[in-house]
Amino acid sequence: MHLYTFDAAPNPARLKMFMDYKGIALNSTQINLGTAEQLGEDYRAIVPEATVPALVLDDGSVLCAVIAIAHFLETLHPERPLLGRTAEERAHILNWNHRLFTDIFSPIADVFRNTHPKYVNRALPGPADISQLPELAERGKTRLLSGFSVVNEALADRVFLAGDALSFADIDLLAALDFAAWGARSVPDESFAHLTRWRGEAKNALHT
Ligand SMILES: N[C@@H](CCC(=O)N[C@@H](CS)C(=O)NCC(=O)O)C(=O)O
Repeated sequence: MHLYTFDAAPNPARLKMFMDYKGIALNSTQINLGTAEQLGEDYRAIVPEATVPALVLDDGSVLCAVIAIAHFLETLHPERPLLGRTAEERAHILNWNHRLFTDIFSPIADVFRNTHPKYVNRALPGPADISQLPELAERGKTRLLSGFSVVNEALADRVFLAGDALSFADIDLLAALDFAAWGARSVPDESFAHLTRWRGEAKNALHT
């Protein structure tokens, strides 16, 4: 098994938090997104999607969706579970992971990739040329604020996003807030009281 990743990027970061919490160490290679190494022939021969992270399994097949990699690793390393102990817990965690990806991660990426000069003609990850759309950046800012409100309200009556225990949903939200700060220059202010309370507790739980 071999992991290709780039720790500074948001999707690798959420996988790294997941692995670190569970104490999983894998042979790995950093693919430097700063120098566009992911678009080079060598990497694309292994990962045609040209994205990180990517996990090459022992049979040579490749996983490049973080949620799939996390599932695979959780099955191999069930201790310190982050994807639920029961069918209900797992379903709620996955429900949040999907919502966070579509309603928070994607709007941040829309803001970042449709405004940053580095991503002219590269507005989506992957090898295809995709032009920037400034309207998507504007829409992303609005969607992001509404995403913050949704999680803030959800956190009013529970300790962690998917219930009483820290889960991969919390990790995804922590990674999204980090990404929002530098990628969309957006930090939820103290009026998002439940989100603020949760963030401190989730960080503590992640490091215990
Ligand atoms: N497909 C992955 C997301 C992978 C992804 O978008 N990774 C970004 C880094 S955060 C990437 O590789 N970008 C490459 C690029 O910008 O060319 C998932 O569904 O979890």
